[in-house]
Amino acid sequence: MSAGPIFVLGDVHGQYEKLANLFKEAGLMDAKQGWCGGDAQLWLLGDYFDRGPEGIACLDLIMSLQGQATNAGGLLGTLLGNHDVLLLAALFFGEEASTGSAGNFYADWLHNGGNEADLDALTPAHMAWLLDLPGMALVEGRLLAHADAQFYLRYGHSIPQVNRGLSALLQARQSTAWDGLLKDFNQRRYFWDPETGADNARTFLGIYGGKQLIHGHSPISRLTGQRPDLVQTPLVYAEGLCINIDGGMYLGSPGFIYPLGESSDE
Ligand SMILES: [Mn+2]
Repeated sequence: MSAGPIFVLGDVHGQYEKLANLFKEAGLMDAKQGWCGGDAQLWLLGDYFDRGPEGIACLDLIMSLQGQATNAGGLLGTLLGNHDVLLLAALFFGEEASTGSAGNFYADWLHNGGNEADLDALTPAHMAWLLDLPGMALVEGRLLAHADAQFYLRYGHSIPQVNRGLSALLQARQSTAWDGLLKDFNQRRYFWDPETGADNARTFLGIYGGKQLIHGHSPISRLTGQRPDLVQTPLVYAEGLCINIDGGMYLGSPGFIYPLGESSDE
């Protein structure tokens, strides 16, 4: 494990210009799109596609930096988001019936901001990369996951179990199982309720480990009522046990890369 600084970034949603700017501002990428973060770790929490214009360009940049980071002694870690599953489901299952809001996998994806240019440009290398994304990671005492949702428990009660369970589901390419996963990913705000949220977070962290959960999936402005373009800091909540880092880049936020310090209550 590298000893360098650790950064996390939430939902990118095809916002290539913002993504590249964030990497540069954080000192992780140079003007020639090379990794210059040395032994730093950067974790992206999923949802690379949809609701934005350039999902494939985002993916290409992330994949390129990933190899460079490893070569430099750093790490660019990536997790699975629901939109990454939605896009693959549109590709694999097309107009097969789903229980989603639009009734079939392709229409569900479009309904959720799917961008046909992304699907057209998707290569086997992109597909293999997406199918290999883990659902969760534990990094320096922080639990990282895409969604603020309980459903991960359905796939296992340890991080390796969840990741193996999700991987097996994705590899099997069985439409009803994928439909179930997409339905699971519609859950959100499991830790947000003022009455039950902190207890839910304590239980969740007790099972998987970590002193805090860091997640994306639910744009901060939707929870706080802030103007989306003004969201530039994470939302710490549930008695400090949860940190939402979904700035809502597709809603107008410039986004932010969040450095994980030693303290647990920024
Ligand atoms: Mn999401």
